[in-house]
Amino acid sequence: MAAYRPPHIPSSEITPLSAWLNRRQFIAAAGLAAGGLIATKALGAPLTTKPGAYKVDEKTTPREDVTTYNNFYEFGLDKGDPAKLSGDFKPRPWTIKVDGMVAKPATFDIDTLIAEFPLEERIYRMRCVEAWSMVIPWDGFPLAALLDKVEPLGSAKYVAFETIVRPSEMPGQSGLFQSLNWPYVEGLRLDEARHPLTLLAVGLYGETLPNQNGAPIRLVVPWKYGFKGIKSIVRITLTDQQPKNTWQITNPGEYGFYANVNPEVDHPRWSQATERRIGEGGFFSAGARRPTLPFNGYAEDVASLYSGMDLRANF
Ligand SMILES: Nc1nc2c(c(=O)[nH]1)N[C@H]1C(S)=C(S)[C@@H](COP(=O)(O)O)O[C@H]1N2
Ligand SMILES: [Mo]
Repeated sequence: MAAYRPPHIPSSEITPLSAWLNRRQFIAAAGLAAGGLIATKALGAPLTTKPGAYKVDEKTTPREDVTTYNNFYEFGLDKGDPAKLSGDFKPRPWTIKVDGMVAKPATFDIDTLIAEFPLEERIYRMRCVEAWSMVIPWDGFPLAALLDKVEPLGSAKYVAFETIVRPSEMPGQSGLFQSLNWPYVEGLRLDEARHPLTLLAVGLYGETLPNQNGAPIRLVVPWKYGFKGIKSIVRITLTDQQPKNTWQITNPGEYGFYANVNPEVDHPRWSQATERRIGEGGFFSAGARRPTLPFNGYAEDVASLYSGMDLRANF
C-alpha cells in the first residue's frame, strides 16, 4: 500500500475508510448507497438467555442507538447504512464451517448450536477505534465452547474468521465501487480466542441479532477495538500463522493485529485517550467524553495474556 497522507477533516467526524478514500470515490459510493433499497427494520425473535457472569455497572446504550449506529461496510460506509440497507439479508438457514488445524473439522448449523449451548446475557463495553463507545447487553456463548467441539491440534496457534460474501443481499459488496476486499477477515491468538470473555453473540437486548449488528452470529472481544468483532461469520479456521485482518490489510500503518484498547497508544490520526458514549449528551451534542480505560476496563481479566509484550509495538 502506497504512503497515504490523511486529509485535514476533524477526525472525530469521519470513519477511517471515508478519510482514507479520495473524496471523489467517496461521493460516488454515497450516491450508490442513496439510490439503493431502503429496508424496513425487522425485529428478531425473542431469545431465552440466562444472566451471565459478566456485567458492566454502567447505563446500557439505548437499543435504538445500538441498532442504528453501526459499522458494517458490506451494507455501506455510513453509520446509518447497515440499518437501512440490510433488510434483504437472510441470516437463516446458516452454517459455520470450522476447519484447519483441528482433529474434528465440522460444519455447524447455527440453530443447532444455539439449542446446544445455553445462551448467556453479558453486558459488555464496546469501544470503537474512532473513539466512540457503547454498553451492550449481548446474548451468546463462549467461542471456547465451539472450539472445544472441533478439538484444536497442539500445532494450532491462531484462529482466523471470515464473513459471508453475498453481493446479492449486501449492497456494499455489489456496487461499482468496492470499499474493502471481501470477505471481511479477522484473527485472534488461540489463547485470546479461548478466553472466557470472548463471545460469539447471536442476540442483543434479548432478541435475535438484528442484521445490522452481524446476524446471525458475530464475534465480541470486549477488551479490543470494535473492528475485531467480525460479523456474519461463515468460517473459522485454526492455523499456525498469524492471520491478517481487513483493516490491517487496508491500512497497515494504522491498524495492527492485536488492537487491544490502549489509551496510551494513539491512532496516527487521533487520540485514543477518551471516548464518546453513544446515546448520551443529546442529539446536537458531541456526547459525554470519558477517559478510555486500558483494555477497555478488562485489564484485570486479560492483561496477563500480554505480559512481557511491548504493547506499543504490538498495537
Ligand atoms: N463483516 C464485518 N464485520 C465488522 C465490520 C464490517 O464492516 N464488516 N465493522 C467492524 C467495526 S469497525 C465495528 S466498530 C463493529 C461495529 O459493530 P456494531 O455495528 O454492532 O456496533 O463491527 C465490526 N465488524
Ligand atoms: Mo470500528
